[in-house]
Amino acid sequence: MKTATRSLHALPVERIAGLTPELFHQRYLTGSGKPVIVTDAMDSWRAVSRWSFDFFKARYGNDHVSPRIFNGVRRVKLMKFNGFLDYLDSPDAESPGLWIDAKTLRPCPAPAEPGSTPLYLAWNVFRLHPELLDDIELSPKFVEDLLPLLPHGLLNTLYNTSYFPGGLMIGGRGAQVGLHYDFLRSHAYLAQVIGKKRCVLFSPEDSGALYKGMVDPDAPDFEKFPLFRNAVPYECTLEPGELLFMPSRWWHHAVALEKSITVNYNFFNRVNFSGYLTHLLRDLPTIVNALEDLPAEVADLQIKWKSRGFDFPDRGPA
Ligand SMILES: O=C(O)CCC(=O)C(=O)O
Ligand SMILES: [Fe+2]
Repeated sequence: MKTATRSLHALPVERIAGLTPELFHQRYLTGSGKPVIVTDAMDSWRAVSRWSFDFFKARYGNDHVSPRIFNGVRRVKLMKFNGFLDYLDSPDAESPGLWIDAKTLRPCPAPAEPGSTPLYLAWNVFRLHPELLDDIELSPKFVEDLLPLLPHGLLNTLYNTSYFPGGLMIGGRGAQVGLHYDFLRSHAYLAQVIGKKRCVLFSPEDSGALYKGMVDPDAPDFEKFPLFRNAVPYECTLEPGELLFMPSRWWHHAVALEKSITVNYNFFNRVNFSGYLTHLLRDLPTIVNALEDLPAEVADLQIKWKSRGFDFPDRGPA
C-alpha cells in the first residue's frame, strides 16, 4: 500500500459540534460550501458500541455480496459475506467467489492486476436488513435533509439503482475509492463506525486541476497532471464516532487505514435541490429501468405509462 503523506499545502478539515442547522448552513453551505467533521452527530447511534465484524458475521454471514476493486472497471466478485469477512482478516490469501462482469452479469476473467487495491464492499443493505436502521439515524439532524420528503415509491426506486442513498462501505486496510464527487449533485456524509479512514477532499472550484478524477492524490503524477499542483487538498483522518459532511460536488478520495465500516448517505436540501432534480431527470433511463422490476412501486406511484425503452449508449449491449 502506498504510504499516505500529508501534502505540504493541505488544509485540515474543521471539526465542530453543537451547531444548529441554520448556523451549519451559513458556515458550511454558503457558496461552494466547505467539508466539516461533525463530532457529535453519532452520539445517539447505538451502532458505535454495538456493531462489530462478529456482529455482522453472525447475522448476515450467509448473504451474498459483491465487493469490487474501485478502478473504473465494472467488475465485481460475487461471494458469501462470510467469505468476504474472512478475506479482510487475510487479504493476502486468494479471495473466494466468482468474478462477474457488472455489464453483462456473466462470469468474467479475474482482473489482470488483482492486487492493486483490496476488494471493497459498497453494500446496499438497508432495504435488505432494515433493522440496522434502528442502530443509526440515517437522516442527519445537524443539517436540513429533504430526501425523506420524496414519495415512498420514488425513494424505494432509488434504492434499487446505483443511486441508492444510504449504505455501508466495508473494507480492510488500503480499501479505497478513487477521486470523484457523488452522484446527482448530492450532499454526502461518511459516518465512521469502525476503524480509521483517511480522506482527501477538493473544492468544486478546483475541478479544472483534477483531470476528471484521474489523478491519484496520494501519488500524483505531475508530468501527466501538471495543473494538480494548483489544487488545494483538505485532509483528515476520520476516527470511529466521527462523521464527515461533504457538500454537493466536493471531490473526495478515501482510504481505509484499518478494517473499516462506514455508513454513507447521499441527500439533498434547498442548496442542491435543483441540481439533484436536474440530474435525476438526466438519468431518467436508469430510474425507469429500475421501475421495470418494481411493480409495487409502479402501483404506489400510480404510473400508467409503459417505457418504450431507452438507448444506453455508454453501457454497451444489455
Ligand atoms: O467510504 C469511502 O471509502 C468513500 C465512499 C464514497 O465516497 C462513495 O461511496 O461515494
Ligand atoms: Fe463518494
